[in-house]
Amino acid sequence: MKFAKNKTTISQVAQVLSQHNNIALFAHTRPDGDTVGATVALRLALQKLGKNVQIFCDGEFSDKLLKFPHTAEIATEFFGKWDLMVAVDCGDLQRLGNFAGFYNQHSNTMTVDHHGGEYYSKHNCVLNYASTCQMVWEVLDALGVELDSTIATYLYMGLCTDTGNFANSNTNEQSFLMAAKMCQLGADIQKVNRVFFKETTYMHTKLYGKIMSRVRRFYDGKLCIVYITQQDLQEFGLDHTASEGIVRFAFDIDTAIVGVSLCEWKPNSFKCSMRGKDFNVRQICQEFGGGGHEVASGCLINGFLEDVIEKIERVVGYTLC
Ligand SMILES: [Mn+2]
Repeated sequence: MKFAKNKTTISQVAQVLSQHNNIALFAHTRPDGDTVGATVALRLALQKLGKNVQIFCDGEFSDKLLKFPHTAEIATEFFGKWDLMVAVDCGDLQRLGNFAGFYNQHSNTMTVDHHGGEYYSKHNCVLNYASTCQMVWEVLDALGVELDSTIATYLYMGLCTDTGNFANSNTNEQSFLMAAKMCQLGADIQKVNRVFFKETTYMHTKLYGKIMSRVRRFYDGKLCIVYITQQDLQEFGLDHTASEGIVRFAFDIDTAIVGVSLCEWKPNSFKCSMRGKDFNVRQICQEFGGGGHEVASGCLINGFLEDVIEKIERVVGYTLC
């Protein structure tokens, strides 16, 4: 362990940020609405304070994320010298992907995250919030930055996506209070909702039909699994980002306690997402070297599709039965 376990508060995060002028922000691999929303909002706000800020992300952006123009400003190659590095929405160092090395070598680092994983930075602000965007909102409040409709849109993006459009179990009074505030600031709520929760493409619709028709169930339907193979992706001309959100096709089945989606992103290598109803899926994903939240976690499992399904069936079965 490089750093002692020191807990950093929101106001200390604001203080550290205010003391530095060249700041590198890091979003996590397989970027989602929360990591992009939080880093972009933080960058735009810190730029208002005259700071030089760049966002780095080792990952590809989905078409949905790219419908929000500031996403394209996120660098995918590392450059520059930075006084401070901030990992945003990253539960562990591995979430930084190829940038983990640069980050870990730096002496002045700070985590702003809500996953409750390891402490890998000099300053660690890890809170049990529904989204990192909510933490960033409080940081910006502490900094006294005036928020505009663009910043509000990005903050709303993370709030909305990490709460599953205010439907997941992490949704609370604070989520709605923040939503009301973002609305007041002029956040484009309709666009966020349309892009993340309604819109799809013709090819995605065809792919979903195929996935849904072959969903597997185990243990009287308590475990349901959907999967996408490389062949499927080729057939519909899609990349692995097509797997985003498909876990709901398994998890939304009324009997399911655990829902799993598998996406073959490289031959015989599957990105796995798990959701649990009063069932700790983080523990299951940790068995496979992954992690996340108790109700939503992920991991990477190598092997042939049928072997991977069998492994999951076995590990989940230990806890389920
Ligand atoms: Mn998040």
